[in-house]
Amino acid sequence: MITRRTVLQGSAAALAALGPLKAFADDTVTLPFENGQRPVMKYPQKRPMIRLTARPPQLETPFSVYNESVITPNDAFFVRYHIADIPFDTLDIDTFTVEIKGKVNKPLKLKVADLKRMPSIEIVAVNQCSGNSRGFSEPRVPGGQSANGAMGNARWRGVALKTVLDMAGVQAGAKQVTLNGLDGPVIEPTPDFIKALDIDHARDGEVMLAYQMNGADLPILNGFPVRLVVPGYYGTYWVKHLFELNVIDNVYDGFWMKTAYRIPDNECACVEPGTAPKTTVPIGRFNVRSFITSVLDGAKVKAGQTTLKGIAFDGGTGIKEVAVSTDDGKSWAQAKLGNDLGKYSFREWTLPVNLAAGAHVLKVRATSNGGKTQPEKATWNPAGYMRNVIETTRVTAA
Ligand SMILES: Nc1nc2c(c(=O)[nH]1)N[C@H]1C(S)=C(S)[C@@H](COP(=O)(O)O)O[C@H]1N2
Ligand SMILES: [Mo]
Repeated sequence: MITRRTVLQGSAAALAALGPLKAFADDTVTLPFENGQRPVMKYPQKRPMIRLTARPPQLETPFSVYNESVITPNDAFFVRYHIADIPFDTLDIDTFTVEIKGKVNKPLKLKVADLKRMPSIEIVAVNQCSGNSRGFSEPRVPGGQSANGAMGNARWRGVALKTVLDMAGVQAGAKQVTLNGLDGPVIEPTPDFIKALDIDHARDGEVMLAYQMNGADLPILNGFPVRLVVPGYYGTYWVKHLFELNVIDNVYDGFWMKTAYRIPDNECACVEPGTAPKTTVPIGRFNVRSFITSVLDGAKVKAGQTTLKGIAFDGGTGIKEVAVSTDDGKSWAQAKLGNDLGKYSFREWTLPVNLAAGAHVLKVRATSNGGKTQPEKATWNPAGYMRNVIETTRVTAA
């Protein structure tokens, strides 16, 4: 899959970090739902990760990583692909070009070096798959059965898509820009992975052609050498190995916009479990979520004084407050928020608590600056998107 040719052709800097060239099984884990057994595999540039599928590679971040730091390390960042035909062996940072065409005055072909000469921006932002936590859907739904590890927070550097679009000169009447990654459906029935953003969104100055993640080249499996970063929006828009942008004067109707990645057209993006929505819209921004990271569900902890820690985030208004309950939601205490790395980042929180000997049901609930909070009961939709129920962590203190 990732061959020696990749290693020879890719950028020296990115590839120097490569570990063994083949994924190998280290261990297995069992995620807390039916059929949750997964191999833990080591891929190039990655530490051992929870593997959902081999072709295409889909890797989930072990949950303990989110307790290490509020920034997710590149080697532990989750990996999601739809199509198995990923031309890893053609990813050469010196020859890779990003083409901007369609309804523009001056079509462009930019190499990574050209992008690096343009003014850059940096944003700390969460990338989360729409189907993060899908494995917990009740009733179960088809799709990748992820636990809570299909999210990550990184410091992205690149060129604002606005800068590139202004350079190309978007023509009057432009409605959207389509985004095409190098992976394509040569032998599969799955349609080519092409996404689209409204032209005003694409020109908001934050949507970014990113070439760096946490100060290093993007890992191959996270979109090397250039990917789109769409702060606050679900990962489906964050097209990897982005090589073709087409400005169009209509609303793109390809499979990945018109059919897939759509949610019920209502406030909760939900329907009665087991039913189908009447009308749908393309998925957009994240809803608000929070997690306890310092203790895992089912853990045994030392009785007495301890500090709980975790993360919270939303789709770009920022976190206003995080409340924690140690008595199954009867009473709540305000956690202290950590450093503010920006409104698109994970926000760390901490709360000292006293856990008497015995069983405790811990809960965490975030409220965003936009005034949104998390539901007590999980919402449901047929694709298992946007789960954001108040998380419950059961521990026993002794
Ligand atoms: N080229 C390409 N880009 C893609 C995809 C893909 O299948 N092909 N999947 C998208 C989806 S659904 C998600 S959740 C994110 C995941 O980003 P990551 O693999 O860097 O974590 O990539 C997005 N970009
Ligand atoms: Mo995704």
